[in-house]
Amino acid sequence: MIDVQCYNRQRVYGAKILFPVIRETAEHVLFLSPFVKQLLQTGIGVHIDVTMVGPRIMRKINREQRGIDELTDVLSFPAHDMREGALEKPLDPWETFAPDDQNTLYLGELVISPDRATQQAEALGHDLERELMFLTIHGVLHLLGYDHESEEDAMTMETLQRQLIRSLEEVPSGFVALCGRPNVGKSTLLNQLLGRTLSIESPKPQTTRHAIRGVLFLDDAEIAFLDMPGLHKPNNALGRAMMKTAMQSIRQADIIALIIDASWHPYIGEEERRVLEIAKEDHKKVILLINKIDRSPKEAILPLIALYDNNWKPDACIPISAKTGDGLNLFINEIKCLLPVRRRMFLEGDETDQTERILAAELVRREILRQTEQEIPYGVAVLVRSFEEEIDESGDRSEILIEADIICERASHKKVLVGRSGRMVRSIGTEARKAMEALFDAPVYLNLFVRVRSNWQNRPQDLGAVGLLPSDSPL
Ligand SMILES: Nc1nc2c(ncn2[C@@H]2O[C@H](COP(=O)(O)OP(=O)(O)OP(=O)(O)O)[C@@H](O)[C@H]2O)c(=O)[nH]1
Ligand SMILES: [Mg+2]
Repeated sequence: MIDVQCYNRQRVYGAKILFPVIRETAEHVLFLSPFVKQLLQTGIGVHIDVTMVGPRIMRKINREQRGIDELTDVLSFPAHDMREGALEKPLDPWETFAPDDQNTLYLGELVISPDRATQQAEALGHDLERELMFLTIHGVLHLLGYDHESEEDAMTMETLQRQLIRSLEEVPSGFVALCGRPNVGKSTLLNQLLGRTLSIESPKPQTTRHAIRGVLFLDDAEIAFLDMPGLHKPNNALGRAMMKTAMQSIRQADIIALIIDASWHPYIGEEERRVLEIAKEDHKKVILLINKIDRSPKEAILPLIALYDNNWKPDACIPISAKTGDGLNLFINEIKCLLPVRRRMFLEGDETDQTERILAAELVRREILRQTEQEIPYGVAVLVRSFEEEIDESGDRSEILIEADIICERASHKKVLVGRSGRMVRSIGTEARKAMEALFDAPVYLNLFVRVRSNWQNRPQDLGAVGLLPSDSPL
């Protein structure tokens, strides 16, 4: 929970004018902070106090706390040492939480002068509400460890302030789940929409194993796409975890984009039916995407559309090619019409939940999918054990050192994965490294180890270790 407590210690401006705008703005800024999001996901709330004071008191606080004998607009008193949205050092439990509330982190206090805000609003030619929004954003950013001491820091803070002001406008904004059976092209579509590789794609089914978020920031909309494992009947713990992940993403979405293959016979399968039932139960919008039209005759598409339209009446049916990008503008325009209009939910830069560490593991797995056959890729997981960056004098990344384990089911699989004189693992490493260098824009040194861990796909602790157990919290 995000708790913003407002106190009024002056008499000129009423709480009814001041509190709603300050509270809503502060809540919004905290909600968008990746640090706060992470806390909320682990069940920890945050709390800040905001106090309005008259000009005399404001000047006194400014004099006593900063040695500046002048009236100022906003003062911030952070409770923790933070730098650019992250804690400088891990939290000590006794200093972190209020004694009566172990689940809430106190972030500090803002003091605001409504008199000074009014003067500034008049000078700048906008209303008091806008000025209060700006001051609250500025103050909360200070609590989160942003400042304007150096020119570089000031630029970072200004950019964030501009983005945050923009994010207060209401636009079509929300989550779109890309769902469907394995191999229909969900990951290819996500990558095409975002213009970069966030999710590995391959001709082999059941490539994607976890949920992947990619946010498209547009001037007039914000669309968070969710890629997920393909819907299938699971036959082990890994499969069940994958299906749980997929269902969580579907339940979280505002719009369900159900993807089918243009080459399929006109028949609604069990997986598709299940998704459409959930959409109906939860009153979600549905867009049917008929993918891979680049390789199917146009006549094949119409019976598919007619079948779904007659039986389930989706909000839209759009033929697309995730590969060539055909039809994607139509898809985006349709999403804009169907999404609720509300404040943005992400900050530019917070495009994905995929860390470079996860992407590195996935790029190794993609090579295994490409270079090995039969059951081997399905019995493999990749765990990045260390990911270290070297930084040069100018602060740029000069190289990345990565160590990863390829975990397989059997000794016979290990033999194939290592190959004669280590040829296979070297080839996997070379191709994965090239892809990482292109993606991370830095030289990469990659060390791969092949290890056997029989039956890992059925052991919850092993699934957890390779990041494949779905969490119970929303994405
Ligand atoms: N010709 C053609 N191929 C496509 C298109 N979209 C995806 N593919 C191919 O279909 C295969 C599967 O694509 P993915 O994006 O990995 O499919 P997915 O739905 O994410 O599959 P899972 O992760 O296994 O559930 C790949 O070989 C893609 O290149 C398309 O529009 N046209
Ligand atoms: Mg996929």
